[in-house]
Amino acid sequence: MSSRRRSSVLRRMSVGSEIDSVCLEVPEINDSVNTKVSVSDFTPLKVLGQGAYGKVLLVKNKYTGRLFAQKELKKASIMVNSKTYERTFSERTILASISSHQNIVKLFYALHDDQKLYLILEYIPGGELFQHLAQRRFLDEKSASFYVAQMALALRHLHEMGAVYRDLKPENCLLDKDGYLVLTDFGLAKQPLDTSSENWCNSIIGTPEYCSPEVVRGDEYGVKTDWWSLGCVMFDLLTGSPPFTGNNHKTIIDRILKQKPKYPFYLTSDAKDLLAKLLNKNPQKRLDADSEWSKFTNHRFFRYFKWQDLCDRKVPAPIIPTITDPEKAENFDAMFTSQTFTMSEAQPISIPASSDEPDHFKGFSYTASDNLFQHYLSNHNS
Ligand code: ISQ
Repeated sequence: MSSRRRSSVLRRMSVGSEIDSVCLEVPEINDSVNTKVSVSDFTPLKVLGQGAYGKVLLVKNKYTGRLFAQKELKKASIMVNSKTYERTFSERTILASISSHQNIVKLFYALHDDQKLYLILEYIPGGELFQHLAQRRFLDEKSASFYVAQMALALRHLHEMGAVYRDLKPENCLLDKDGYLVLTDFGLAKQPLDTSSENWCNSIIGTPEYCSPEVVRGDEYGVKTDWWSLGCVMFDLLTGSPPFTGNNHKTIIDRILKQKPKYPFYLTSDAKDLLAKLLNKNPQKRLDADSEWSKFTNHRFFRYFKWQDLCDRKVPAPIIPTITDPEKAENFDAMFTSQTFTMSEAQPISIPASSDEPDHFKGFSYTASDNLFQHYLSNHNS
């Protein structure tokens, strides 16, 4: 069994998201007329994970039978902390603005009632990439390149949309039914206030192991921080742990700032070369895969496949998750999936937010476009 230290994305996810009316007019698949959607339309089947602010549930639409992941956030917990409040908006805003990318989780609805916010997301049934890796410690270069490439495609798309992910880490990578990678958890992603400036955010949040030097220093940072994190996750995939580790945050941060990464002898020169380009402590000198996309994609580390084939899902995935029945959520931690629901959880009664209270969550409501639903229907469960 591997010594990999893995904590579930779902266990320590930073929750975020929302809605501003309980019932929304939405175009439902197969429906010729608009249908009102509310939280009570979704039957909870399993707990997929738990975070500080709420849970992620596998839910089933009572009318269409479709499965979704429902991320819940308690309004009270969100309101205690202005950062959490911002992140909550951020996740909803970013996910809503990404209409469709195969490596980014899709948001279908954002809803709320008096107590909670709910993000109704695409259900990714294959579980965490790193849960699968726990059984094999580290990956060969060909397999690692398959996942690194898809993370890069997702990051590039986000950057093109004007967002920085800021929180790339293994726990945020799930596998879909074909074994392709999907990025989740956009609670820490940030949209620029001023898209004309390259660097615009400056706060340290998240697990330090995958954080760039500029982020841990509290300097301004931009999209290049994500390319550093990609280097850290790539290192982790290839060796079994991130490049800068330690028993406490201070040690880790110290090493991120000062230590040269130590490359194990078994890494190929191609892997070491790309890692060195991504793990440059100086963001100015670091490979900018956005502006140097062809230099990045043509790197020999990615010689095992054609990028177009990857986008067309023609490259065989190294790990195909076993899914006998998507409703069983068998690729998620039994510590969560074995939990049972209380009556009120199993049959939730959604009480609309009181009109007397200040509406801090106004503008949270969201319904995906018809196209997104159609696409999802033709490719997924139910
Ligand atoms: C989608 N499917 C399964 C689990 C998830 C966890 C968080 C966000 C989206 C998810």
